[in-house]
Order: sequence, then C-alpha cells, then structure tokens
Amino acid sequence: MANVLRNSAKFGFSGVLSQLSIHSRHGRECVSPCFSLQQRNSSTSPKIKVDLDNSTGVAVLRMQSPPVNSLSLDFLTEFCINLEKLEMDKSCRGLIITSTLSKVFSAGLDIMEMYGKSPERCGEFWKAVQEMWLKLYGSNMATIAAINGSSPAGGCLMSIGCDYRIMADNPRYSIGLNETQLGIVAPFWFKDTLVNTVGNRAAELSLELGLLYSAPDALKIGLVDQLVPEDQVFSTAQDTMSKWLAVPDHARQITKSMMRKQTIDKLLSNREADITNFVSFITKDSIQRSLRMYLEMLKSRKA
Ligand code: CO8
Repeated sequence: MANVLRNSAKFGFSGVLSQLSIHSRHGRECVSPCFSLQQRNSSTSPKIKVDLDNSTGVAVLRMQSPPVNSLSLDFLTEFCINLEKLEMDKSCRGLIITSTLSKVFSAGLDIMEMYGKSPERCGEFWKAVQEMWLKLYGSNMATIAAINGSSPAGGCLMSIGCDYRIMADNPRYSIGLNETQLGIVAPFWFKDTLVNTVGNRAAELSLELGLLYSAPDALKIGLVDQLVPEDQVFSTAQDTMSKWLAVPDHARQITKSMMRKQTIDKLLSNREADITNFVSFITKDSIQRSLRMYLEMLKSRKA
C-alpha cells in the first residue's frame, strides 16, 4: 500500500491505475493480483481504513477524513485503490461502506477541488470521480452503505452506487443530489443512477429542486432502503450482508450486471466528452462565482 501511495504521488491518479490495472474476467479494470497479495487483511491510510474479515468475506471501508469526508482527488485515489484491491481478492465477497465521523457520512465532492483550479487539474479530478462511480456501481461485491450521517451530493452518489442503503433514523441527517442548490448541474450518470434508484418522477423533482431529504423522507421515496436507530446502523448492515451473501455470487453478479451495465456503458462510451463538459462548465466565471457564494454560505452558517 505504501508503495502504491508513493507511486500515486509520482505518477498521479491515472498513472497509478494504469500501472496496477489488468482486465478482469468481467472486462472491467482490476488491480493486479501481486498488489493485492501484499496486504490482504487490513490496510490503513490517512483518509480511508479497510478491514477484511476472512471468516465472513466481508470488508468494511471506513471513511475517516475530517471534517466532513469530502471527496478530494487524494481521497478518491485512495478509495479506488482500496476498491480495486478488494475486487481482486477472491476471499472478499461483500463490502460495507461507512464513516468514522459523527454526523457526516460524506459531504460529497470537495468543493475546493472545483474552485479556482486549472482546467487540467479539474479534468484529473473529474476522471477520479468517474472512476470511483464506475468501480462502485460495477462492483462484483455485494455493497451496502451504512449511512451514519448526512450524505449530500457526491456522498449520495456513493450511497446509491451501492446495492443497499441503511441510514440512521435521525431527522437531522439529510441525503440527496442537491447540485442545483450550488448552481451546478448533476451530470447524466448521476441522474441515471438516481432514476435507477427512485424512478423518473421522484428523480426529476429531486434533481430540479436540488432536494436534500431527511432520513424519513429519503425512506419514503426509496432513496434509502431501511432506517434504524443510529447505534444499530453498522450491526444492521452486517446482518443484511449475510442475507446478500446467502445468494450464490455468480447469480447475484450476473443479475447486477444485467441491471446496471447499460448505465455504466453509457458513461464508458462518453467518458472523455463528459470530462470536457465538466471542465468547460466548472471553469466558467459564473459557475465559479456560484461556488464561491456557496462556500461563503457554508462558512457563514457556522459563524
Ligand atoms: N467540500 C469542501 N469543504 C466542505 C464541504 C465540501 N463538500 N462541505 C463542508 N465543507 C467544509 C465547511 O466549509 C467547513 O469548513 P471550515 O471548518 O473551514 O469552515 C467544514 O467543512 C465543516 O463543515 P460544517 O461546519 O458545515 O459541518 P457540519 O457537520 O455542520 O455539516 C454537512 C456537515 C451537512 C456535510 C455540511 O458541511 C454541508 O452541507 N456541506 C456541503 C455539502 C454539499 O453541498 N456538497 C456538494 C458538493 S458538490 C458534489 O458533490 C457534486 C458535484 C457534481 C458536479 C457537477 C458539475 C458539472
């Protein structure tokens, strides 16, 4: 892991991935087996901690990047490397994603990665966002989001990229794709993932208004699958995972692919255009102004 993180600094995100990548049996890119053998059971990094229980085949990925687990380029790079490792490890069949922070699952994309950055840097960042979604939405593992805090925008995307969502029953926590509230627009693959989760009408309302749903409202529209008391989020995720793993892997994986492949292929065949669109949109003066106002609003809310 240390080597990979060192290489990450040396070659950048895409460089590391191409160094590590081979084509998996399902045609997606995966990390090379020799990498996954180096540290099989547990890996730590500043922003993410992964523990794999070999007796159950379930890995837990804990996001631990204060103050709000925002998805910076570094965070996304670590996330993808960890996901690749687990994907290649045959003993790993299920993944639970959760947060070590109180009150926040993930605040979504790190706004500072989109504000005042060069077009090249914005492009690199967006490629990492795409990669995170491609790896998670297309994972062969059964994936459960144990949402123990608020989960706006990119945090919501990560949650709906999983197979099942369990959220803390706390009306103060919210989840949703609130991009329009920032004056930005969720790209088509965010929209597709939301439509696949809650249906067209709910997605339309949700996206146009940039709605953040309280946990009970999120359950009502099917944005999350289950609410439980906060101290039971993780144990419920573990119990639920055993049910998912009772289904034969190959049958579950083929079914998942059948449900999601079209959505994934749409981004794969438009990846470069999507990066170009993002960069030209986010670097516009008017959008930069909206982001600055939103950042100021976040700070003033605190004061
Ligand atoms: N990025 C960077 N910094 C952030 C973010 C973020 N997403 N969210 C919060 N912060 C910062 C705050 O500014 C604050 O900084 P400081 O301590 O320096 O003042 C610090 O984190 C702590 O924040 P709060 O005090 O607000 O923490 P709370 O625990 O009170 O609240 C929340 C946590 C609910 C997560 C709250 O911080 C929040 O609502 N954050 C904003 C979430 C948001 O709107 N995210 C949207 C990001 S955009 C995205 O993910 C998709 C973009 C798609 C792009 C498409 C373009 C084409």
